[in-house]
Amino acid sequence: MKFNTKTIHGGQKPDKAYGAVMMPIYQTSTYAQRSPGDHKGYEYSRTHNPTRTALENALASIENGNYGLAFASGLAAIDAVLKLFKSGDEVISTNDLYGGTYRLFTKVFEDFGIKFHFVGMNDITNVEAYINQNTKLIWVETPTNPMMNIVDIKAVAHIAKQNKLLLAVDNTFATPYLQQPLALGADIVMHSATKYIGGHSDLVMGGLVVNDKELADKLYFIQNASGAISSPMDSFLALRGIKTLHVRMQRHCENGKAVAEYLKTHPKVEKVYWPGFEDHPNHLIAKTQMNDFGGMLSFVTKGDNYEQTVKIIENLKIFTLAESLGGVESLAGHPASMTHASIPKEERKKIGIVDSLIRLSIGIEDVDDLIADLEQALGK
Ligand code: P1T
Repeated sequence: MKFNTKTIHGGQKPDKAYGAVMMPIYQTSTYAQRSPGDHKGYEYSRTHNPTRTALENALASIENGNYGLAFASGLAAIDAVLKLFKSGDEVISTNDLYGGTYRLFTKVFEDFGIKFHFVGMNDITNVEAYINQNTKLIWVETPTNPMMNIVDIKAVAHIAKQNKLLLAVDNTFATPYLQQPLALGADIVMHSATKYIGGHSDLVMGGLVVNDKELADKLYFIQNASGAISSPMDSFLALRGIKTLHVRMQRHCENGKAVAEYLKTHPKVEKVYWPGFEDHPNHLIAKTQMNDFGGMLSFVTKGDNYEQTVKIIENLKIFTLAESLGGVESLAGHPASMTHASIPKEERKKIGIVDSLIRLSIGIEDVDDLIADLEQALGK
């Protein structure tokens, strides 16, 4: 089955009870048992729920993996991955990543004795320098949030395999429409399904997909034991979102390209971060491992002036100033004060998150309106 068919049919069958074509919302916490332990496969909704099962199967299908797991948020999914490890273990992570992931690593799991090394992975030889006998996991975000750096997944997977480490890839920005990390050698794919998977800014959810049965069983155990599961209603919404993922992503990519090219020639713009440009440092890797370049981009204006940046953001009319990304509507964000405020300023500066950086999540509106909106906001 090809991807554009999988989004609609992958892992999904009409519901067994009445043949409903759309998986119903099984809004129940528990299930009747005929006799102790004699039930229809469902006992309690933290452990399993038919709507969540359908979503987990759909997630596995679109990522070309064997096992899917749905969580209450992207961070809950990452939290479950980190619970595979114990005090003394070490993790090597991309140094440019969602601020909340950085916060979870450094403010929660560091207190439990897990050590993190944040490394620039534009050059993946940097990774090898941090591997020792305690290293257990390489955590990669690509494209990174918000600097749009690209990590060569195949090359990192090679290093992970050689050293018997797990490789997890946060595929939130790319989605499986653009990039399928398991096929490139990753062990775990993670999603903030809040974003493109849901696609309509109406839910908060996380997802994991893996191929290995033993790893899947450990994660299912953690999912049930810790209990940060996605609700039946949110699972239903995400299932619905997945059905249009391919058409939405196609338009996100077209609009993203047009806006990136427009901004690049704007006299007030200093630099645009978008992996589709030939002068992007890892453009060739992006071209190889992704099918297109996505709908996310960041830019800085000339003079690196915070007040001017705030004015531009305030002047936008179609773009909404808001956290999050990946919905049908266009959003603008200010990483330094919003999504990445939990990263210390010195660390932010090192990776390019300056006070004039604006991040755009390009929606699927008419691109002429989006460019006109940027034109009037930048012009003022
Ligand atoms: O928000 P949540 O569903 O818990 O997902 C966390 C997360 C994980 N990984 C990436 C790459 C993300 O972008 C996010 C969430 N990001 C935002 C809310 C944001 O505006 O960047």
